[in-house]
Amino acid sequence: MINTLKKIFEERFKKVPRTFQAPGRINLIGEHTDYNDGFVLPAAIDKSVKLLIALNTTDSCNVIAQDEATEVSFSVNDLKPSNDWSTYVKGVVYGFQQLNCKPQGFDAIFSSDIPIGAGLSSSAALSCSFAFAINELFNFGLDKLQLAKIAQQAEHNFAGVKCGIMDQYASLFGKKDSVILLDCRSLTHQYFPIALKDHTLLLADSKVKHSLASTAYNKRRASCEEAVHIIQQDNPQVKSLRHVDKALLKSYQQKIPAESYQRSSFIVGEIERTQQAAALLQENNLKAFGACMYETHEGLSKVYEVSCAELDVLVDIAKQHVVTGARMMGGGFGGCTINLIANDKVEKFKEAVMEIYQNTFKVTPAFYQVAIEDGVHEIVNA
Ligand code: GAF
Repeated sequence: MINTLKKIFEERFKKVPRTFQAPGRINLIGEHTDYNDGFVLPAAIDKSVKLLIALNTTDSCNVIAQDEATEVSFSVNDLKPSNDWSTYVKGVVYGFQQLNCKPQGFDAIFSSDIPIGAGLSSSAALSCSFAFAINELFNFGLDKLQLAKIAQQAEHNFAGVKCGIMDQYASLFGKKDSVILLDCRSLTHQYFPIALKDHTLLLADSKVKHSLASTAYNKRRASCEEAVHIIQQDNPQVKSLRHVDKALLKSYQQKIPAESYQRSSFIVGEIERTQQAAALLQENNLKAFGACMYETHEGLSKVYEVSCAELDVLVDIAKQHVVTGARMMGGGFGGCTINLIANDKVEKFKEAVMEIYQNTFKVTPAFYQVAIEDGVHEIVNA
């Protein structure tokens, strides 16, 4: 793949590029907790964006999306959101400018094997590949956390999704064979090696993405913020739902509008569950960890209401086939479920999914058995 990209790049731009790679991510547990300052447990995976890039000493950025066979050019002096993939690249350049770093023009080509719309953070990987590469090419000297924030802001300001920082953080800080326990309040993390013994992580892709997913995502975030705002009036130390426990939330049940109260109750529980689940995983208690995954799904489906019929069916099939743990993953309304499954159950589970899911929805699902890999890096001697 890289050789093909290199050939196209050199023919089109008549120079030799540098090569970077930024992965997508899975998240074991801790969903919708990142923008509430809670905990998440993601890891970078062996699916990534490959980016070849070189400076061009003009104001113009020329970027080829090889998978779509499209090229977009824009000036660093005229950055506006657009409705295509290039909005993430423009958003990243804009983010550098906001920090007083002034990228000039570049030529680039990228390709990705992260399925789009599957909840594996293909857009965060794209933004992170450019953020990392631009920082290297122009020697801006920003650290990975600053780059994660630039990529997150690109999503906010140029794609209109008020996401948390989990996806960008995982793409930048991922570590081979380790999960990242990220505290989204302090923005510090701890790695721990994941030893799944006789189990594996299998993603089941529903192959659906319901429209209005980003509107619903922003609405969930606004509901959480509304609850915080109300509690804050008597408790100025409360800055996010991370500072709220079940008892405090309950005492505001009459004051917080019902929908925001319901959403917040899921988040407060999920933040607690993620901490417990991380400890269970560290102790290698896969059975108890799996039970937490099912609880998370139940909450995401019934209380936070970000699941959909397709994801619920995938989790039901997992339950019936004694999968150790399963849940929808990521923002929701489509994409993948993540399944913690004993190796000897994989084939039977896949067969059951193929049959039941296809019959029910007339859509063929896909499976990805993912490995945990390093975060963004340059591929030297590509
Ligand atoms: C999406 C967002 F981009 C993340 O920030 C996170 O909130 C996730 O949904 C839900 O946990 O991937």
